[in-house]
Order: sequence, then C-alpha cells, then structure tokens
Amino acid sequence: MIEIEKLLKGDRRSLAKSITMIESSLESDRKDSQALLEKILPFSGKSIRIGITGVPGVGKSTFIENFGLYLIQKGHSVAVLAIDPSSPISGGSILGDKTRMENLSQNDKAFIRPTPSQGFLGGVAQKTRESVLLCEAAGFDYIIIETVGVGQSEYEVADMVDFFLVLLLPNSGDELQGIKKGILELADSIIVNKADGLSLSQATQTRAQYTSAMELMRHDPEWKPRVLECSAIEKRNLDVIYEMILEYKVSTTNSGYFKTKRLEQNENWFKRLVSEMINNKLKSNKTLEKKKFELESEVRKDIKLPIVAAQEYLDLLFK
Ligand SMILES: Nc1nc2c(ncn2[C@@H]2O[C@H](COP(=O)(O)OP(=O)(O)O)[C@@H](O)[C@H]2O)c(=O)[nH]1
Ligand SMILES: [Mg+2]
Repeated sequence: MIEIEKLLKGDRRSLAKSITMIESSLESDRKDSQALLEKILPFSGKSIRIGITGVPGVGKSTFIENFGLYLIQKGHSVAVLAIDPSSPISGGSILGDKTRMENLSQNDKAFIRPTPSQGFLGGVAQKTRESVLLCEAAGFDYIIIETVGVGQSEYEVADMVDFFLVLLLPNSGDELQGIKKGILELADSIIVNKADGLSLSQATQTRAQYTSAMELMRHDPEWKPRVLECSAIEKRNLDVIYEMILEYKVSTTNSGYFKTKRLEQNENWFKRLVSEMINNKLKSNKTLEKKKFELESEVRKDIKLPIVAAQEYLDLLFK
C-alpha cells in the first residue's frame, strides 16, 4: 500500500513506489492506482510543467541537469520524467541519461524517473501524465519531461505541458536537423544549444535563421515563441530561459490561458483514453477480430469496397 501522507510530504520512496504502481499492468494495481490518483488530485496541478525535446545528442540531459540545479538554487524542487520510446524500462540510453544527470539525481530537491513507454493504454506517454500528478502531489513545483524525437511522443508531451522547449544544434546548414516540422509549430521556445567555444558564431547564425523562420509560422495568439541560444554545459543563458518561463506563467495566468490550456489538454487526454479503451475492448472480442481480419483480406484482394466492408463490421458490432 502507498502511504499517501508520506507521498504528500514529498517522500521520494513513496513517490517512486506510487509511480511503479500506476505503471503496473496488473488489474488489482489498476484499481488501487485509480483510487490513489483520485485522492491526490486535489493536491496536484501546482507546478510548472515543461517539456523538452530534440534529437539525441543535442544536449537535453545536460540541459536538464544544469537547468534543474539552477531551479533548485532559486528555491524550487524539480521532478524529471524521461520518456524514451526506443527503449523499454531498463534500456541503455536512459541509464546513460541518469549518469549524466549525476549531480541533479543526488540532490534531495530533485527526483528523476525514466518512464517506460511501451504497451500502455493511451499512447506512449500515457503513464507520464499520471506521474506528473503524483510528482505535483509530492510537492515538486517544476516538472520537466524529456523526450526524444521518435514516433508520437513529442506531440504527446507537447500536449501535457505548459511550456514546450525544442532544443536545436548550432547547425545552420542542416535546416531542419531531423526535427519534424510540425514540432516547431508547437514550440513555446526554440533554443539553440551548444552556443559555446567554436560553435558560438554558428549558434548565433542558426538562431537568426530560426528567428525569421518562426516569424512565418503559426503560433498560439497568447504567446509568441522565442528563439534563444544557450550553452547547457557552460550554463550560459539558463537565467534568460528561467525568466522567459516565468514571464509566460505570469502573462498566461493573467489572461486565463494557462488554465484554459490545461483544461483543453485534459479534454484531449480523456478523448484519447476513450478511443484507446474502445479499441482495446474491440480487440479482445474474438468474433469481431476474426471478422475484421476476413474483411481486411477481402479489401486487399479487391473483393469488397472499404466502405462496404466497414459497414459489415459495424453491423456485426451493433447487431
Ligand atoms: N559544447 C557543448 N556540448 C554540450 C552541451 N550540452 C551537451 N553537450 C554535450 O553533447 C553530448 C550529448 O549531450 P546529452 O545531454 O547527453 O544529449 P541528449 O542526448 O540530448 O540528452 C554530451 O557529450 C554533452 O557533454 C553544450 O552546451 N555545449
Ligand atoms: Mg538524454
């Protein structure tokens, strides 16, 4: 059993245990974790949720370590949830990340947790949403979610955070750096990392380039995304990034947008869950699955039109 009192007091062992429970696929744990989430819900929501994405090697982990330590210096506490769709729970790259966040992980104002991302209801990052609530209940006032640019995880993360950061390399030549174009539209800030040493002038060029690119891009009317440069390793501009996020928080709280955005995200979360739950239910029905398989093959062989096949499937479902 999870001791809620301890969790609410910020006990990290209880927090770790509760996250393990909500990640469990056991039916008995599912009931317990829903009960737990309902109990802690009134104590959640008080953090600033920050999402960070960028290609492997851009410096996300280094950034999170030093930005996290900066936040702690400012009197905050930081929970880091790392999603890596390419590796299951004990996978290599996450362990690499953990050692790279060595100083942060040893700080008692920090909590670092890799999230397994496969085979969960509601998309790769589903459990992360619930973990955010648990971290908030445990009193962490900054939640940082790290994800690499694989599959849908960046889109999902963008839809569960208040502020979404995209880290870029100082490569002005390689225009999109393997970042999906749609991702830039979701960014609240684009940060060119490694603006140090020999890369400094390239970083400044890259920043200029993206500043003009962003001018043409659609964005939220409530916030104009900013393009900045930083050096995660030399801790340069971490203060500027912190101030920017605070400014975002203040201005969107005043306009009501901060709240509205979270409510919209909850609505999306609900819709996603419903459709996944329905899909799972359908998949567990052998008769329906068999029929679907037959229909798929008939469509593939051009025996049936897709619309006819789909109607047949639905007729069986609702008969
Ligand atoms: N020069 C420089 N190197 C950096 C900076 N940030 C990270 N690195 C290096 O880039 C490599 C990848 O960093 P890492 O944080 O693991 O990137 P991640 O894969 O995005 O998490 C490591 O060797 C870091 O030391 C920076 O600001 N400047
Ligand atoms: Mg990393």
